[in-house]
Amino acid sequence: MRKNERKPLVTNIYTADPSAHVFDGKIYIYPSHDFDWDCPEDDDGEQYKMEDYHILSMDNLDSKCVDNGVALHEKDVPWVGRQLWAPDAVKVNGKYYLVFPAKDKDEIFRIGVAESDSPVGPFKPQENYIQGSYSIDPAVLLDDDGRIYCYNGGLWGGQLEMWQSGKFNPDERRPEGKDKSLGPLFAEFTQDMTAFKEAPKMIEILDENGDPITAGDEDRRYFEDPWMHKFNGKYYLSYSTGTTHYLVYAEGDNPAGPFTYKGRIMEPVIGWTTHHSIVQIDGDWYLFYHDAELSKGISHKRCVKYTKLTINEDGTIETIIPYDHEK
Ligand code: FUB
Repeated sequence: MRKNERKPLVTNIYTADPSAHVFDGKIYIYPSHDFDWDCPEDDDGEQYKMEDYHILSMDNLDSKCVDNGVALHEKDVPWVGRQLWAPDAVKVNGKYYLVFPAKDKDEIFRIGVAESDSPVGPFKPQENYIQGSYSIDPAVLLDDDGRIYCYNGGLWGGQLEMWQSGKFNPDERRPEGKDKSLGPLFAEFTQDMTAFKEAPKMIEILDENGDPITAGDEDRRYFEDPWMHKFNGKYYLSYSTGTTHYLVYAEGDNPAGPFTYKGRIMEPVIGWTTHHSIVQIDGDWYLFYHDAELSKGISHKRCVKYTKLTINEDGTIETIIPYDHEK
């Protein structure tokens, strides 16, 4: 095991939801910055009161992880009300784009974009959120043909259920039992990253028989935290199961799905949430994730970590047991 592996990458601030990328030969991690406060926790995520983003960087997996300071603050984004949650980033045509969710002034989660000439910011936000966007947890795939896809969505505090009618309805019933589960949203960005080409569509996740995963199948159904990686030409959608705290994955032939559930990537970590990214570095695959070890288990004070991921030749992923190295 490498010396930084499965350890908090920074300890000066609480960090979560790491989206890792290699840009120009260096590792950059785009996390949430957990607000250090004491508060009760609720299912709507009021405890996740993040106000800004700090980008982390590492020369390589063994080097010190650097906190590059404030890259974007909520007070600098005209449309934002509060709660800067899990972001991602993409490099397109030499520019770096931070793609982030936040509640607008009407308390509705939207996706925004901010631009910089540097991977660590500061990022200049667009005046308004991406029209047609809603819910949380954007993950961006720059595909091999140059098209840019956005995956996002989260249940409960992430508001995904509230859009089932096509309009925002905070009283919408949550799917349950044998109801078809909700999936993440899929949309394509324009090349200038200012708009979606079409309204987001919901991705289907199927079981081994080709039937949709049901809402009651909480070990496998989508909750939040989508990520997309490609392996041998196939698309792999990974996500968190929320209430059962697993990271799992599904395989597909098309970036918009459907995807077939394949298995578990990681068993539960300390803390309620689990959130990740998958990135290839120097030929090997790594999982970036968080837990609440640094705060001794306070679910909204998390720390980002990484560990090696084994992807077999057929694309299957070996399940990680997060603390087995401590035994
Ligand atoms: O960090 C706030 C929320 O917690 C994220 O949006 C979810 O994915 C969960 O990690």
